[in-house]
Amino acid sequence: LRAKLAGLVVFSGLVIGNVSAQNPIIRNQFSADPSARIFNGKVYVFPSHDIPTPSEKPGRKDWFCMEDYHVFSSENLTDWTDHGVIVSQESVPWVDSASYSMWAPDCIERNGKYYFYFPANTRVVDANGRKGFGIGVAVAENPEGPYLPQSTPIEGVHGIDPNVFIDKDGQAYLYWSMGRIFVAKLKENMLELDSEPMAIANLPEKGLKEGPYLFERSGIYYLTFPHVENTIERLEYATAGNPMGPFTMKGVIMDESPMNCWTVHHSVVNFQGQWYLFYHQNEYSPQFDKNRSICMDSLSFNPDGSICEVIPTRR
Ligand code: FUB
Repeated sequence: LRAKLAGLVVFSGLVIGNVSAQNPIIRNQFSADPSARIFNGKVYVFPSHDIPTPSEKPGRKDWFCMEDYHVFSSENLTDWTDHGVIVSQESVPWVDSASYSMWAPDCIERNGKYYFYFPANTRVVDANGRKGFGIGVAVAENPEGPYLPQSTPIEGVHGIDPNVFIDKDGQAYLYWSMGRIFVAKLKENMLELDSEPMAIANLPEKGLKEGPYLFERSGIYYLTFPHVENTIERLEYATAGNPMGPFTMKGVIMDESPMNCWTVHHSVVNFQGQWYLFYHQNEYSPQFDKNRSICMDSLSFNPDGSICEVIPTRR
């Protein structure tokens, strides 16, 4: 692992206990958009599940193609267990199952229940006359499931890449993207909005911003997101004193993918006192960057709270 630490380049093996992790960390299938969470002392990763496009899928064959979600867990960040499919497009009443659009998900625990948020193309027109990406929720008693999908997507949300954050005072927030990054408060039930969606201001004006992931460290709220102005996304971040901003742009977390994968959806988690960045690249599919594989690296902070740039570790 190499991390740029206050101008120095630091080399170290990614060693956790007596074991070394290697990238990509999931090797039995393509996986992308990893949302890592700590539940019951274990790391759980909720990724998208990229598949080669089946011939029966209408529309573009060279685009993202996902029909279900798996969840993976690990006690040591090296040995990963695949708990199998937790939600599939056929199991969600509102999803257009011809669209193979089960894109980047997230999951969070509240009062002993696990809320799994996922975007997908809707079958029906919403209350505002819109068809397209909605964000749904499936609820479980355990991180591995079984997850029960709600019968409709969250009202008032049109977009992709859900991310949920619960602040110290118990208020939950939903972030998502649709060209820009939006935020709204969630009700205590975690299933409905409790405020109007607000586009987050002061982020770079040009280019696509997506895949938001919000975390808090020492009273600083970090809004991290992939941003693309030309062809390849890079991970950037802004900080604020509260979850809805106002945010101030701070800089880059990770620059271009080593494999020219144009997306770099990610998450940040603290496990046993160490921060980690989960992300994806296309190491196992260099010719087609819609078949991705998830990776991780450790993440460090400078004394002023700024994030040390991460150089992705290969293999
Ligand atoms: O995985 C499909 C889309 O690619 C995600 O929703 C974006 O964040 C990008 O990673």
